[in-house]
Amino acid sequence: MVLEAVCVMKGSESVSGTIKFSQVGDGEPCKISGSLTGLAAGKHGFHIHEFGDHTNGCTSTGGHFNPQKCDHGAPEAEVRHFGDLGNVTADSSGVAEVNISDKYVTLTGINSVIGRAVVVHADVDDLGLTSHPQSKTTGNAGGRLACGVIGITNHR
Ligand SMILES: [Cu+2]
Ligand SMILES: [Zn+2]
Repeated sequence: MVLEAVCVMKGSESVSGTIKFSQVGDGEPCKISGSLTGLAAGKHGFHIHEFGDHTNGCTSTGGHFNPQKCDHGAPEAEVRHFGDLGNVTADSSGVAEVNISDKYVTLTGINSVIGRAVVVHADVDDLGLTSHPQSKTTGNAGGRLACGVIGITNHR
């Protein structure tokens, strides 16, 4: 059974987009694809945050989804937050195409990301590799430009 989810992202800035999640089953990688518009050209931190809560805008989504209480890291790292998807890169027209296959993001079980949030940030995620005090917690990726809640869909 293929599991499908979608996240419609909006924010206080002009940034928006739609991100789709697809997973063929438990223990399989999750495909995450879509596009974002309205970004400044360049890299922007892109994460799954803990809470699907918009009560106070993207602030209410909490920190990075981190069920194993690890340090922040690169998507390729073994030790990282489950929500650490690295950076997306916007072109000169402000569009970032997202095309990720991730080993820790899942739509099944207790660590499912359904009901959690996707956030895109103003700045580059340093992937936990710098001496900045926030490097090991947020990647120092700056403000939250847009976010959305990951919900179940039947779209392919
Ligand atoms: Cu984030
Ligand atoms: Zn993180």
